[in-house]
Amino acid sequence: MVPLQDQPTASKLILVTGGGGFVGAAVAKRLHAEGNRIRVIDTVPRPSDSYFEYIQGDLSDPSCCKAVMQGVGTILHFAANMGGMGTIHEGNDFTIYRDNQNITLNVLDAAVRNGVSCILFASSACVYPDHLQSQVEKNDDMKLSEVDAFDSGHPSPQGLYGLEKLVGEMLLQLYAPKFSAGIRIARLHNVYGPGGSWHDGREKAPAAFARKAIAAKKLGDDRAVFEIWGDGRQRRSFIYIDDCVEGLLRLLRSDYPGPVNIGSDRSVSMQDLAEIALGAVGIDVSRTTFIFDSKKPVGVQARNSDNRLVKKELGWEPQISLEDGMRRTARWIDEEVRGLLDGHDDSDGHSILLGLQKSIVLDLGATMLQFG
Ligand code: GKE
Repeated sequence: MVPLQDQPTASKLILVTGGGGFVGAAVAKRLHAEGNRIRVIDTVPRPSDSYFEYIQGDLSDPSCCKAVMQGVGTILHFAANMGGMGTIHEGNDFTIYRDNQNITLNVLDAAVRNGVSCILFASSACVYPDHLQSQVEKNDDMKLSEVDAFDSGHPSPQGLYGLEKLVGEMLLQLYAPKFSAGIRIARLHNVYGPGGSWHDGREKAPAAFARKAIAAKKLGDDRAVFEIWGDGRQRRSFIYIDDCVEGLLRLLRSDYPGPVNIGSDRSVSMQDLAEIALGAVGIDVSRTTFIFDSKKPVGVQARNSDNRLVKKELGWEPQISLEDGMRRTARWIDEEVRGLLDGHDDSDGHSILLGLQKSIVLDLGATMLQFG
């Protein structure tokens, strides 16, 4: 495997769209640490720990795309309006589709006009058909392989979020000949770890569960209460951020176009995940009361990643166990909670912890929490 900086694609600048977000920021930091020249574009303000060129701008504006594309050799395209099931449920579908389709079309247009040599697109496991992920019993360990996206001849991705990702893949494949060093398509399964959303309504289950467990621990009641959306039988696999970054860079350094799964092939139920989260903070599961909220969005019933192709093409597989990854995530969120509690008196602190433990009513995009 030729190191990225020795490859023709990296002779010029590497643009990371969405590089102020979770996966994008982790990839940008890793590439920068390896000596690559990085430019990040994101709508969020520059994070304090980013030491490379950072532009705060909106890629749904074509002139912004054109400006950030100057001198770029390689693009890693992560920018998207996305999040966990609290975000991508059908209530937000059209906004999400419109936002993300605009961004991807603008980025692709500007990339082709500026002679960018390579583009990696962060697609999603949400491209896979609902009917392959609909029953826990049938799909108990259903591993989705890349060809399943067009199972039974027609795509039926998860909502408009999944449809936009599938359209993005097909746009890249259509334009592949315009990129001298080719395209790369990664289908990310549920990614978690320090640095991800954990309480702004965009969080996915791992961070949400770690947050709930930590709040329960800090509340110190002798019996913890833990809320799970749905019936707890839904199954998912979860990939730790460091494993995800490694998989993405192997894909970028390879000459394999994808699509390829970047995910874990160990599926667990949400009840299992809750117990792992509680164990990560030392709460006795036998003394925990679980509350199941059937009104919350649950998405597919069962999803897992078939990693045979990614192992064959990239020699990659996840290294960090879910238990270890959840301990690291819980440690990070615990620090974040301490920051949130700083300066609040006990009663305020108690209401903050109760809010973090149960579902939190949030104004998406705002930083203030209103507690439900
Ligand atoms: N977010 C969240 N918060 N999910 C919960 C909670 C909670 O407090 N309690 C239970 N769940 C359940 C959800 O109802 C769902 O059934 C399961 O956990 C996983 O939800 P998730 O982590 O929010 O997101 P999904 O895996 O369903 O979907 C995500 O898949 C990724 C790719 O695999 C998408 O939201 C995207 O983030 C992404 O495409």
